[in-house]
Amino acid sequence: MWRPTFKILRKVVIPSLKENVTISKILYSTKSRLPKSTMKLTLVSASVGVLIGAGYGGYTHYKINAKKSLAPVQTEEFAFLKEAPEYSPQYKIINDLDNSNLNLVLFQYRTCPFCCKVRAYLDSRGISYEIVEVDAVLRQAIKWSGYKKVPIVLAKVEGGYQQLLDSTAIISVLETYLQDKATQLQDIVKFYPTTKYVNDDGKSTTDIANKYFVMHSSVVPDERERAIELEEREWRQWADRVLVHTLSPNVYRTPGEALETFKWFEEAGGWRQSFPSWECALMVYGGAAAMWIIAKRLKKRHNISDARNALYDAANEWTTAVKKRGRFLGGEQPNLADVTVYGVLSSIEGCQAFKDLRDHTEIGKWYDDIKNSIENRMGKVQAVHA
Ligand SMILES: N[C@@H](CCC(=O)N[C@@H](CS)C(=O)NCC(=O)O)C(=O)O
Repeated sequence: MWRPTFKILRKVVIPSLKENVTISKILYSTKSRLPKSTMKLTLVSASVGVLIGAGYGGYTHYKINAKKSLAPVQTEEFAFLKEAPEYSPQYKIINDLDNSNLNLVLFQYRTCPFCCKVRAYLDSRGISYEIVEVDAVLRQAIKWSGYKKVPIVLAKVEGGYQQLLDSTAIISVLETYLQDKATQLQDIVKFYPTTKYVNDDGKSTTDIANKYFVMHSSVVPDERERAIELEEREWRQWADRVLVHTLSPNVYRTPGEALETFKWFEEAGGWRQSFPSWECALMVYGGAAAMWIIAKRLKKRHNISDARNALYDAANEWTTAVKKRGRFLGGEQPNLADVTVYGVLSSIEGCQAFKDLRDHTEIGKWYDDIKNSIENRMGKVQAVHA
């Protein structure tokens, strides 16, 4: 039923899906106040709306770029597995108050900013989940998946296991589910198709459509709510496109800082408990050397002249926006942007760069507040002994 839609999407819609404003207009204009039982119908009409509305933008984009690239575009959904892959979790987060009916496993590197972001989200929603720590060298624990990055969330659902990829998409899919648990994850993921294409620079690229959008099933947000959602989305994008790129040039700024960072990763990630010592040594010393070199390239690529100043500027930009809204960007309660920015920053909490950030900006108060808020909701950590 969904396939033909996605076949057409890959031809014309996907290039225009980066236009948030267009999409938000299209999505909202196709929704009406409907009873929950008509959720399916709403989802279908929303996707038809996306298709028609975005089609024009996509066609225009396609026409303009037709000469530049004729490489085929491939669109697919997150994989659904009939059988459980083999995995052994190291930890479980158990929250007695969890009423989400979700059964999740998070495959992660403990200190990866994208994984920290997903954990911050799951904890903020009081969800129980299992954690599989992936070794960064061999990545054995995610060999079962076609995806070579973390985080990956595997959700046990009716008839099998739904794979969720990309920190931002994982959060949007789960948040959409939590807002109306009547719709199953395997149906929600159809709103987030993955597109693989070769970009204008000839690089193979992957995009997940709508990944900053939380879908509404029945209630149409009014104008004020739409403005709030738009701001939340923009800051989630900012975290992925600006904030995250300031981290590596800072935590791997010098060989000494890079080594200190990796030693903290080893400790925080419990590497010694999970991996053999030769692999820990390889990850710490090899990783520090490699990342010190790579960070220089990343600094150039993202036009960063002074790493610390770029980090402080980002923090100041964020705190200025928060101050306009109250304690958090979401006001009295954190919203998804607060959780995202916190998650990303928490990945460097043990590094010198983070201490300097607290000393040179006003981010500390907001950071402590959101950390407390999330930790108060989080379940208990239980180590799983093999
Ligand atoms: N856009 C992705 C990025 C994920 C990502 O780049 N993860 C890194 C770790 S921080 C990774 O797995 N890189 C591949 C590797 O380490 O082999 C997301 O938001 O989840």
